[in-house]
Amino acid sequence: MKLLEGKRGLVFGIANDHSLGWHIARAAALQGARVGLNYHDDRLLRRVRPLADQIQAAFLAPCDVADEAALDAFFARAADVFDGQLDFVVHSVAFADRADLLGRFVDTTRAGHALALDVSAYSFTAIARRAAPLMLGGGSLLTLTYYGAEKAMPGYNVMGVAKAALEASVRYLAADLGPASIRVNGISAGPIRTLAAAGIPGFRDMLKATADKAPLRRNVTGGEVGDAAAFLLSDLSSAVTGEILHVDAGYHAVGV
Ligand code: NAD
Ligand code: 0WE
Repeated sequence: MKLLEGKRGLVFGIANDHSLGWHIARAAALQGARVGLNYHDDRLLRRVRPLADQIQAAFLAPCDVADEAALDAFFARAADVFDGQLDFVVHSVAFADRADLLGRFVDTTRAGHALALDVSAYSFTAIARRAAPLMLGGGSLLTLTYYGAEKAMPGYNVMGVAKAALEASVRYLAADLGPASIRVNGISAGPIRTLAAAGIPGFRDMLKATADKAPLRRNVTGGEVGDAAAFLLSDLSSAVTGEILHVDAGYHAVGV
């Protein structure tokens, strides 16, 4: 019996075949789930459509998570395709102005702070509010976070503040939605070379430093994030909510 047989879910945040959202969508589909996907803008459709086809996605529709009307339209489509029923949603979206990841955190502008928090943190709550009414038999909401929420990591800057807000949102959403048997969790993934990591100066060195310090003495793969996600989306984790699961080769557990 597959882990997610018969379940219906949504995955937000696939840009290409390196995306953590892609690894999660693929793991979910392999475990028997039917998934609907978004694409952020038309530029990405060319890359995302073949991936949607590969897992026989239930639908693929545009959605900018910073746009309330776009979210409404996306969830209307999901409700239509899935007969008003949803079992899980994955939020794998983050964005900050590139300039804010290059300079000093202290120089973050009001606009840069607002953008990072809106796209990377508030969007999870906006999605949860729309998903919950469709999760009639309970459900699982999952987001992706990073250790920069807990410790000041060089260059992560305003994204760290956004991830701290996102992790707190996981706990408040878990408290609100728990009575409806909707679980809310996060995966704190170790660094992985994706589009969001491309062009971050020194990312190579960071990968090496992380692997050297992590108890498992290596970095994590997208496939491992997908596997952990399959657990959190499935009934195997039926008593787990409000949790941030580190999928980071143990990096968070050690000091020097
Ligand atoms: P990615 O670039 O493949 O995914 C980020 C996605 O966010 C893209 O698909 C992008 O289109 C989407 N996005 C950005 N703004 C959007 C908007 N306004 N509306 C809709 N979609 C929007 O990179 P990734 O590394 O797979 O990132 C996915 C998640 O994983 C992010 O939350 C990221 O913070 C988190 N994460 C990544 C790493 C890493 O090292 N790669 C580590 C820990 C956590
Ligand atoms: O969450 C992230 C990356 C998020 C991200 C990346 C970009 C790059 C391009 C958000 N916004 C943008 N905006 C852009 O214009 N990660 C966990 C990956 C990441 O990013 C870092 C990291 C790690 C790890 C930035 C600095 C230091 C470490």
